[in-house]
Amino acid sequence: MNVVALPAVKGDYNLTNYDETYKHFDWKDVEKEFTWSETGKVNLAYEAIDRHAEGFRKNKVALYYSDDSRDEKYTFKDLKELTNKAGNVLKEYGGVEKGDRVFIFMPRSPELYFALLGAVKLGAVVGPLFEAFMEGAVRDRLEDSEAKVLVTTPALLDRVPVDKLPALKTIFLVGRDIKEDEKQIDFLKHLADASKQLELEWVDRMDGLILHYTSGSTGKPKGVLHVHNAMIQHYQTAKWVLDLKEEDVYWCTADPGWVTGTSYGIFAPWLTGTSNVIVGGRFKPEDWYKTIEKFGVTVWYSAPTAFRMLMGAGDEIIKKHDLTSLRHVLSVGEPLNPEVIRWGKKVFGQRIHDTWWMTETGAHLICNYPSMNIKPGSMGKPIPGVEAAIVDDQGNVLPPNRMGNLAIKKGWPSMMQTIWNNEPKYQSYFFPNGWYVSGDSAYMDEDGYFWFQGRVDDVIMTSGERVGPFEVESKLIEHPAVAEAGVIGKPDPVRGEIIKAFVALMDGYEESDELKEEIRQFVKNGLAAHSAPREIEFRDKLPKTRSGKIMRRVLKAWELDLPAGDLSTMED
Ligand code: 6R9
Repeated sequence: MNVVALPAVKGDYNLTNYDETYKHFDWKDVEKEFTWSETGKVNLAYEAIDRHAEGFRKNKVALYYSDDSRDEKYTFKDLKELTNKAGNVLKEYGGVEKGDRVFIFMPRSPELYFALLGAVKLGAVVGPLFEAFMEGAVRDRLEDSEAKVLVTTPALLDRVPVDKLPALKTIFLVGRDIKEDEKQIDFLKHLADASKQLELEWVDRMDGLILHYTSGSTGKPKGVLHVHNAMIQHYQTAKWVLDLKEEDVYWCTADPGWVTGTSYGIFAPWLTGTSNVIVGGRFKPEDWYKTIEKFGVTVWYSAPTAFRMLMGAGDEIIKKHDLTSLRHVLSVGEPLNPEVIRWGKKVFGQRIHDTWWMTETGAHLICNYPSMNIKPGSMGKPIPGVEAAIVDDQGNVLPPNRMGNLAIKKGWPSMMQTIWNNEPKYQSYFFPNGWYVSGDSAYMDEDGYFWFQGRVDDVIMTSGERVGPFEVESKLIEHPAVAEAGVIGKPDPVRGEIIKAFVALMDGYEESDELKEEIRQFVKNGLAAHSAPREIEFRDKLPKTRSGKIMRRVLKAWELDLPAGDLSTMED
């Protein structure tokens, strides 16, 4: 391959001189990397795809895709044409215009990525939904966002309560033998016929790009809105943290239904013109090693749960594969155990680099970048351009080695723009003095490394997926046998946490294992498999505040045999 050096941003790509770069770095300098700094015309999809297709990366492979039945590759030129075609189909048959919400609910496949970027080219706000969502979860998200268009598959259509979604005008179905009517359109048929030319919609940097619904400890999932401006940070962290270089083959294992699967599964690699591997289907250790070997993956981004599962699958399978292409391995989503780092060093010859960030932050904030001395168990240091601190409950900065709220000074480029339809919720993330409060507790050591301690709220992190206890509790009490429900995260060696539900039954129902299983299935079918409690325990009564709120901290104390703390607000 013809390797051409990338233009350099001011400062140091490898952060070998972190302290100096930290002092002098200015996000404004990164803007020069984008065509819009000269043309004034902004669209992330142009920077991620078209720009490369028009330049020296035209015939470079942008996407390697494989699953059980497909094995394909697409150059940047191919992707430009296919995303243009997708944009034309969405515009022509779905009337998609700037600002419209276009949801995509389907398993990973090349078409998912064509549709997503095609919608971005039209200036639409894209809402990617994980394929495991069931009707309740799908409905909440489409309703809240007033989605106008949905791209899905015939198999998943059952989970879309079309008649209860008045804003939803058009459904594109990706599959074979689609019967079209006024509302349902055959996506692939029209994709084949569509023009390769598309008039891109230019947007403002602060216009909406993507909506990711995520869980908090109270209320329904909230729509975190990100804007095109985030590309500045996607690009720069692709350099500093992912360390992507022209010749790399990069693989991020996350699904685009989660923020890692878009920010670092789509935007960061393609903004930097990197060859990106996407694999469909489910997790199987053997297949994962095969993927690395087959594509010669050099940079690999995954999650602690996955690494722990690979660890559990044993080192014998590893020996059957040539994994020597790997040169940089990263992790996100949960605390990365020192034990896993040691295992990574042993089997891949690589230290796994932890990264910390959230749906709300849009991109990396605190990381271990390649040139850094890793302290196993620490999330690393804030990247240049990001100011992090530990603050108390009033927003005062605490000295090193004191535990408190992990907070970030407002103003990094990929910060969420709002919470959809809920500006007060958005405002509630910030202290008046400008600190964004993450909901994580941590401390900073005397060398400026940050150490994760836990969530401040009741949010559950199970296998790297964020589950709000309230959403699960709400679903549980819809079951006719359930009178009350309280849900907590219970520590688990592989999954980080598992979901445990405490349930009080309605009069007339008998406790039994069958009933437990029935309740579990009810949540699984109503929300999503990963939201279903792995453990259910029946109790006559649950601890509540006088105002009727389930006291999850008391449930947690029961579970872990800990002191329950202040019980003054508990009802008699
Ligand atoms: C990107 C993503 C965010 C929450 C976050 C924290 C946990 C993420 C972590 C980590 C320890 C890390 N988290 N990275 N905990 N070490 N390196 O995961 O977004 O799904 O919104 O989750 O995940 O608790 O607050 P999201």
